[in-house]
Amino acid sequence: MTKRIGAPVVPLLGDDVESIKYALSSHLLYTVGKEPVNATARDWFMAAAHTVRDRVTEHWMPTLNRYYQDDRKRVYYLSMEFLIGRTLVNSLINLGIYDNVRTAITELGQDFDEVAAWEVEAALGNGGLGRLAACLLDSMATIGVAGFGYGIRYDYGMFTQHVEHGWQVESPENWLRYGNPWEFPRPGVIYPVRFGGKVIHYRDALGHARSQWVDAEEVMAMAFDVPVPGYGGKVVNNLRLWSAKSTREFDLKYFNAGNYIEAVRDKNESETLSKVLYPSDMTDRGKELRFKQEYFFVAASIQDILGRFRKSHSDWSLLPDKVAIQLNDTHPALVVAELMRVLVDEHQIEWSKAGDITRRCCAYTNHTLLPEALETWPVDLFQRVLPRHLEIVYQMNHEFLQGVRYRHPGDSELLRRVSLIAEEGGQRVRMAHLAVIGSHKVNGVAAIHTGLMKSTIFSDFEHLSPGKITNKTNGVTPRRWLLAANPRLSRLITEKIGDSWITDLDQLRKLEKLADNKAFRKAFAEVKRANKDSLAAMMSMRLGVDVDVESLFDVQVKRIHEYKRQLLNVLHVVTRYNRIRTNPLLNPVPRTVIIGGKAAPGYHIAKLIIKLINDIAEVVNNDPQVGRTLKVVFVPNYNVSTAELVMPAADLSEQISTAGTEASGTGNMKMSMNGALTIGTWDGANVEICEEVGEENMFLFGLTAQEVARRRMDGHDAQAAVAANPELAHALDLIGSGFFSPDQPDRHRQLVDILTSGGDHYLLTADYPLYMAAQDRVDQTYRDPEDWTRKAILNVARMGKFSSDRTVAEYAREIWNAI
Ligand code: B1N
Repeated sequence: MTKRIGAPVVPLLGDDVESIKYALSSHLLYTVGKEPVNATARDWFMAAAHTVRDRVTEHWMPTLNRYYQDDRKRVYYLSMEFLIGRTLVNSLINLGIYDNVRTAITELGQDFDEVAAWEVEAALGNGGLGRLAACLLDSMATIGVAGFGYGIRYDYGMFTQHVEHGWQVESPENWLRYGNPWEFPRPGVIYPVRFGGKVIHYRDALGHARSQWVDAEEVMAMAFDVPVPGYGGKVVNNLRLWSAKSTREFDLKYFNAGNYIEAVRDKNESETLSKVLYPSDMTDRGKELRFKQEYFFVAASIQDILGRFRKSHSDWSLLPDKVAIQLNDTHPALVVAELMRVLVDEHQIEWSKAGDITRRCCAYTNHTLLPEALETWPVDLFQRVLPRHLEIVYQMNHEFLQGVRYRHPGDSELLRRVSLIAEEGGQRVRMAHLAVIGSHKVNGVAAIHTGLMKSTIFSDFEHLSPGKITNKTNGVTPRRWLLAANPRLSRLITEKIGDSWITDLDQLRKLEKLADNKAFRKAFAEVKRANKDSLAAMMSMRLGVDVDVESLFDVQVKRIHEYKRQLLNVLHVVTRYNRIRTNPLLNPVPRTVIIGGKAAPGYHIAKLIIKLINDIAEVVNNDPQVGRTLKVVFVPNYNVSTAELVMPAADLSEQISTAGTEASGTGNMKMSMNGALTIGTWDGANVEICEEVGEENMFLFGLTAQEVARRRMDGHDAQAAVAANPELAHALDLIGSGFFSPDQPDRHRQLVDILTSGGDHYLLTADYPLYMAAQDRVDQTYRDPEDWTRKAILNVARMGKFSSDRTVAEYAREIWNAI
């Protein structure tokens, strides 16, 4: 009998409750090595994970075989970050076996939720950029794109945040301590990655000038594969994460030579490459280890990608028809130089042809306009670590500038601006420019962001290559962020409109007409209330804060950054507090202000903002005059799992970045999708959320991006703005004078100074009056629960656009040519 490639080699595993109970018990015994009498909930989690993994795996190999047989164009998504979160529940849902597994675990005497809670989340990312990568993987598998993720298997992912005396304290998260049941180590898939050395130039037998990179140190990259099941479970794609291994391990002579201790020391040093995720988004430029991490995963991924291509093809000019490489920000931009190097130096492809192939394969996504986040690397570092790549960058730059000079003779300013090398303050390689000229498409992540890319940081490139910069508005996966995170709302929706929304989120439009149905509104409000109860229970248990679940849950969860303006939120809280204290007859709408987010460990101001929030919470929450009308809660260690609890419970979504600074935001989509109303600026995806849900169903306020630019040019007078607004002056005064920090009255002075004498770069004092007015509108609306719920329903109904399925489909059609 001939075995058909792609068909399961073993009979499909049973998905009925009895089969699953059998599998759970078997894994508990044979994989975990425990019996029910001495098994802990974590042991049961491991048994459950393996039971699910088996059922994922049986569709995984056939998927990969099918791609191979059909010679499908593969899409490679290269990202330094994949913020996956927990996997168990998501996989159960995508496989369609959630109910049966839940029943099976329950019948075996275990509490399913407790078992699932033992999973340590994979936090291989900082925030939005990493979580977007995870959402896109889910959508690629769901809509059937042959998408492969490539990243780094950090031993330590995002740190755990504790709050001690109101301050953030970081502790390392050893997420692999108990083993990662979702990964498959591939000791056989291992590639050398080189650093340092020098370049020699010579002529080959035909007299062609050649370059060779020699005398480099080597580290090995070993693959770990994580299956990524799409919804429906039929397509299971692959996420390949690289782990650094010393070459010494593979080279016995060092041990035989007798210098055992030295050999082991070196081994540890090379393995630091995949040790830890840099926990700061936006900064940390100039750190050699980070640069090496970037090259490490780029070099390994390119070898893997080209190796796979060469299994079926010998003609390099076919590469762009079979391979699309998406660069998630500039972190993998070394792909451009590495692909050139491999094609030219190792496969003797002619330079200009290699350039053409590289450009047609690569595309680059930009995620930020903030100047401090645009990566540049010092030329001397580049020279030391990647000497051949620097030569290639110079050569590419030379040819590129020649072309520009030809078209714009005499414009030396233009040449200076677009050069791959920045000359100001020491020579540096501009990674964004490398990514732009090495790609056939460059995209932003929301319409306003793409527009600003074209008019600001990449305006020269927009003129040189019109049409190259395009928009791909972000999305989020409705499987994790609605179906899994909000089972109550999902059930209600499915009851009313069926379940096709799960893979076709535009179907939610059918809920529009139910917004006017009183019974539906009641059911919808009950769901929100139950979700708020769940969050309140967590806050009471874990933080010891009791909140009024009737109060408006006002939520701002995201990384702590000055541009995201958590301080503006704080100014509203303090003003609200002052109004309550000075006016006993006020009868305010009760609010619970919930703030969560991590600060980069070296970002002093962000950490001080956390302390301020906690100082304010301490005072406000214990003021008898305030009672239940205002509570402030800082939720520690905001991560994917916390987000899954918070998003469904939010009434109000705070998206208040200075217009023009937040590229897109994705928390805004998650909260809206779960029936929160947005208070936000004209920034990022807020603008498009408004286009979809209608301005009357949101609370948008503040300066537009254009007005922000103008105000900064004209010079914003923060002191005058404060003087003109007594409530703002009062709030700043309380913070600055130590009202909330009596033990150290000048503790928060620095924050006040930034907003006053410091020039207020993010224009909080300019937007404050408009923000307060918007908050008043929020209160008014909340006083009419029917109106509020109606608006909340319309938010959910009109969120179809923000499914990452739509995002991926656009990339596939317009950038990858892979659908
Ligand atoms: O990427 C998200 C967007 O929704 C957010 O608006 C944007 O802020 C975020 C350096 C970054 N931009 N840049 C980063 C992350 C890590 C790092 O080392 C920069 N993250 C974003 C998804 O598009």
